[in-house]
Amino acid sequence: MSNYHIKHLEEYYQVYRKSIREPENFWEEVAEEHFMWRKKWDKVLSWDFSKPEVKWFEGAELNITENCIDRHLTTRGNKTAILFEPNSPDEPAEHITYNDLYKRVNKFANVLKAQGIKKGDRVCIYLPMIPELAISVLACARIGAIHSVVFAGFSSSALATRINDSDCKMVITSDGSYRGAKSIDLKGIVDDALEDCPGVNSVLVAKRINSDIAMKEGRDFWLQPLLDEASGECQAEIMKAEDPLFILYTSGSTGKPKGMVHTTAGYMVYTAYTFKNVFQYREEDIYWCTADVGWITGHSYIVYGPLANGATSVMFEGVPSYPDFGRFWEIVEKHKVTQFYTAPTAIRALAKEGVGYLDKFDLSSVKVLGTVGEPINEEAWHWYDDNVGKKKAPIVDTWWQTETGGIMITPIPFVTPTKPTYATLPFIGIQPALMDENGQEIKGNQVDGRLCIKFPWPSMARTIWGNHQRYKDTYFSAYDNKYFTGDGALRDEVGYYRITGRVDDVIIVSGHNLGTAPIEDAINEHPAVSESAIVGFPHDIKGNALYGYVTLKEFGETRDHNNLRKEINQLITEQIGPIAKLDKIQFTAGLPKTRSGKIMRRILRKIASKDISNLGDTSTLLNPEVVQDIIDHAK
Ligand code: 6R9
Repeated sequence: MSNYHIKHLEEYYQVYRKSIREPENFWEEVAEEHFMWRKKWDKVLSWDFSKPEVKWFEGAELNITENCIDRHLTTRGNKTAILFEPNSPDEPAEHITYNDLYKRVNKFANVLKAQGIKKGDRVCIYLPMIPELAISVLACARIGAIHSVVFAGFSSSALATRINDSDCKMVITSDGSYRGAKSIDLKGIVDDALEDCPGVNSVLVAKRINSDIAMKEGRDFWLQPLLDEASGECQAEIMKAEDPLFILYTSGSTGKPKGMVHTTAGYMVYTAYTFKNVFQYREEDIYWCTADVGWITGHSYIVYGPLANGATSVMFEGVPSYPDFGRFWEIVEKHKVTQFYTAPTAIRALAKEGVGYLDKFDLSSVKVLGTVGEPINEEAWHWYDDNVGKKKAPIVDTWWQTETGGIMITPIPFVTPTKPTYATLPFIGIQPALMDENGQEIKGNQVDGRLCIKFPWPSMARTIWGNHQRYKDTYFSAYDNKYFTGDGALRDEVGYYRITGRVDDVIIVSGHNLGTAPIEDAINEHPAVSESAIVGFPHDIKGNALYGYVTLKEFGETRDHNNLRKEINQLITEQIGPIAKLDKIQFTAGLPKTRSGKIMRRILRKIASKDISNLGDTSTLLNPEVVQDIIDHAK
């Protein structure tokens, strides 16, 4: 029996139970049947969460691009692998077949080699959502170079931090990018970043907007002429199962971004298996995930998961509002999209514009809808269900993280009955646990607690680049022998999970994880600022927005420092990127602190959310008087 495609609820429970009782047998069967190995493993799993150390398919050898491309050539060579939809609806879509993809990835891989990139080297990719992004990711994987994709909305200083943290030798970028009606000078951002990156020897530049940019002699190379000269055959580097495949940075609650390291075999097996089941993918489907490849969702569910299944994956360069708010639906109709996977923040933004934009288009091709990135509120869930899915396309609310590599808690469409705002049941092989404040597991249903995972799964991150201790401290120290997710969750009467949000200082704004510490650091660099604290508050479209409490060195008479507000947001934009800008800034005479000097964010969060009825006991504060003052002048 093949466990690869689950078709009804009974089968889900059956396969789930097997995956828990005999995890090694279960994953071995999946790995045996569906992938191309150069050498099979000696051992399916070894693990020790106390170190932490996890190894899947040890001893196996493979190359993930042979699984994502080569093995499809005989049966699907002329099938579209990547369907590129440009920013402008007037520019034709591009159908990149598996044959084309093979040639383009191999050429790119040869260019990397000619530039001196070898197995294990780190390559930073800073590109917009154009085919070169997916192709360069795969080209790195072809030769065993470790890709580190940095979302092309990050600022030069955020880019430099990430390049230096993992010692990237090369940056792949473009002359610029289109975003709706705007174009952005990406190469200029890279040039700024590289002022502080002595380890980068070469920059490959794809042409996208035909802008006139500066090219640094000996360092910068136009990509196309190099590709034109390169051979279309590049032997795949044979990788060990646990060789790193990529690094992807995610924000922590403190300190610099964490370079999560994902390895080869387990990541491939799990992303492929989840893709097939969570989207109930069939050979003739046209699957579209609207995420950016700069985030984990794009890595796992635009590139690797779909291609490992021989699927057609739509890659959209633009934004949902350009040329108008009907763009997503126009694309769905145009390409007859069957699975549509997006974020709650996009759904809320589109819902606000009304159904007029939807009604113009035929969305009857859609079979499955998905959401990811943050909790989806009930209203948005119903809007999506009623207007996009017409109550016929099940919504998969997929909970997972950069660290988990693949989808962890989710309905399986047509299999798991859905429930608005609930991610429902653990995926096959996933063992969640809810923990109380004393470190005990909370058993039974109708309970809530902190969400942990008790047993390894194949696509979990193995470490933080260059800092294994931090990996251990962040994820494996809060609870004994468990992976701690940083999220809170509740389990209802039938065992369905609902994710209630972060329990740490990470704030999710429009689906982007933002750590409070780096934003506060940026603000504190302003010469007039003495201290700051950032909290999230509910926002209709973004889910959360940022509220900053800022104390000034000289407070002065007036609280209306509009120029200062602009300068603070400018600093944040420069150091992190526009996504981290504050919606509200309140200048205050002081911040509420405990006697040990810790800022009481709980109180600040409540004030920002206009929920001041129950602030709890403030008498133990070092400076209780500032609380009333902050309330009186809240924004
Ligand atoms: C894939 C991705 C991870 C954090 C995660 C959680 C939140 C993601 C969610 C969700 C509620 C969902 N999150 N999916 N919350 N329901 N379906 O988003 O990875 O960018 O690392 O974010 O996002 O808080 O811990 P990443």
